[in-house]
Amino acid sequence: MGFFDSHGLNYKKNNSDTTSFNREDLHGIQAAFKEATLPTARGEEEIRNSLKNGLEAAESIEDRTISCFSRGELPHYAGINTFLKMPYLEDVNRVGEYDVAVMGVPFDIGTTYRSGTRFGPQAIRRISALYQTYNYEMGVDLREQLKICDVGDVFTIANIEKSFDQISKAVSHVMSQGTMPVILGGDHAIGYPCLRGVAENVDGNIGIIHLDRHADIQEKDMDERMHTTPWFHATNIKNAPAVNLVQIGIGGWQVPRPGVKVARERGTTIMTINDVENLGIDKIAEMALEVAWKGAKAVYLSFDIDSVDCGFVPGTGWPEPGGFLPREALKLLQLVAKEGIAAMEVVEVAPAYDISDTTALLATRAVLDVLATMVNNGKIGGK
Ligand SMILES: [Mn+2]
Repeated sequence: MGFFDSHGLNYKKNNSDTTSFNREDLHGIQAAFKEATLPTARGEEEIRNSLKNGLEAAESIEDRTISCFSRGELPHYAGINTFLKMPYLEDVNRVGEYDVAVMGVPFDIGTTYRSGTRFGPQAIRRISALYQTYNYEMGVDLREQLKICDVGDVFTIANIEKSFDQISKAVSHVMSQGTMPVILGGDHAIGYPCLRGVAENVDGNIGIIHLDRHADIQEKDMDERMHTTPWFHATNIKNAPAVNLVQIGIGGWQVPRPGVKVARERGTTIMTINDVENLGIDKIAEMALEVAWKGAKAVYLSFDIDSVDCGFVPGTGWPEPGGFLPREALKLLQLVAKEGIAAMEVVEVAPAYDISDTTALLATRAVLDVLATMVNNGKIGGK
């Protein structure tokens, strides 16, 4: 079967003569029909380019969409890894041609326990090759519906403050071109410079939705602006008031008391996993959106991978039991992305401690689920 032969509408529509329920009510069946409505043009163009640039396959290969050198999505285990095998944009002056720019921030000198998140972007890009651009349940094909590029990594150095300046400049450049930055960390110290780069391009206030086990809002840690401090400094930015900061999943034995004091005094909204259990994901999302968007023009999304129970995400710097289940975190991310996100970061992936790439894989999922939700809700696309 060729690559696009799956688009036929010969799916048997209803066999309710033989079942006691209406199959068409199932999301699983509706999703199969939605697939037939998605475009295929960019996938076909990718194959044409692969054949042009990578030579036609050897004569014994029957599927003539296969090229000799791998130049597109397939095979998933081959190729030079950008995020989701999207084009590498060497000339960042052209970033405005894209809806989304993925960028790595290989920075981990803000860690207060074990380091290694500087290799997070590499790990996320590598395992992102496992995924197609199509999602069955959401009925989205990101290759067809979004223009995504990978702009590579920010040039970070062994100095926290100078690296912050580099990060803010990079994020601000992408934002200023009307392109959504998707930032792959890096430790959570980058939350401040990323937000700073976003906020200066927002004409009005910006809210922050922050998923984490840790509050990350003390002023300093060990005398520096470490990964326990981003929201203290971010909410000092004039158009990023603390009352628009909602922090979800906080709890356990790694929340330093200095940060709790700041959160209390500044009036951030903290929701623990107990709150999530008591109120449910849908209600939590509704409340988070209300807080983040109140009087705001845009919302920034910060997903710390350690907000998920450490049994699922061993590859992180401060593992903590008792956080979200992956399914809960993904659902919450989808729900808060419905209203649109100006930029997002996924932080604290440390591949040296990862097992079978599960941590980096979840980071990839988070990005893709947010983008797909925004596509489905008309919040991005069209370039
Ligand atoms: Mn954390």
